[in-house]
Amino acid sequence: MIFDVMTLFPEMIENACNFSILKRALENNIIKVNTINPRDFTLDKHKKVDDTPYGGGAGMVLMPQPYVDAYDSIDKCENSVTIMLSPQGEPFCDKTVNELAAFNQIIMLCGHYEGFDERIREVIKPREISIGDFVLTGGELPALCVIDAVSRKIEGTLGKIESADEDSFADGLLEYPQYTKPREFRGLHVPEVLLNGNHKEIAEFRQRCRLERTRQRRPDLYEIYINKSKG
Ligand code: 4GM
Repeated sequence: MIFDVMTLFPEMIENACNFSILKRALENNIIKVNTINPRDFTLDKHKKVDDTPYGGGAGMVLMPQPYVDAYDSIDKCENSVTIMLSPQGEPFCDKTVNELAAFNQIIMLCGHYEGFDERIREVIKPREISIGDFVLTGGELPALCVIDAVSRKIEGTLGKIESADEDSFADGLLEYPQYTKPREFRGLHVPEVLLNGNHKEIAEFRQRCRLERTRQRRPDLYEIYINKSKG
């Protein structure tokens, strides 16, 4: 999987990928992360990437020329997808992650300030994605969320111990509570059932915990799960 990230702050992407599981995936050539800076494609001596909005209003708007030229400079493989990270996008969820993981190349446009000149969307026609109903100072953190979530789904990124199959959202329920040593911590005990070695009882206990936790915290997911198991 190749990630090409168009950003005015390439170090944000490069630095954040240099830890833990993503770092290992980069070293093992399971993923590759490139950055393209639209500022390098500006044509004026001040390297200007934004300007005031026509019609007035607060803030600045990203100009089309540096973004479209930067986009055109990217080598695109046959099976590639282009996404724009913005609060106006479709909600990002596990289903989106699986869809994106099926591509060989993901090109991402990160915005800043008040957003993109609309003609960037009209020319590039990206799939527009939002990681949640809030506004950030830039699209870099959402792009990193996409890199991280998609990389986890790619064969070879996670070790056997970190397997993605058993994760929340694989079946739409939240995780059960986990415990490790010691058996007692500040007067709090590990549930007895986890110590008795009865795998069937443990599995039932965990499933009950998942259902209860999902019902309490995410009634929206609980409804979907219950309706699905009703058929
Ligand atoms: C406006 C247009 C994404 C602002 C494009 C980006 C939140 C999200 C930005 C942009 C962002 C999100 C930058 N804020 N909810 N800010 O995924 O890239």
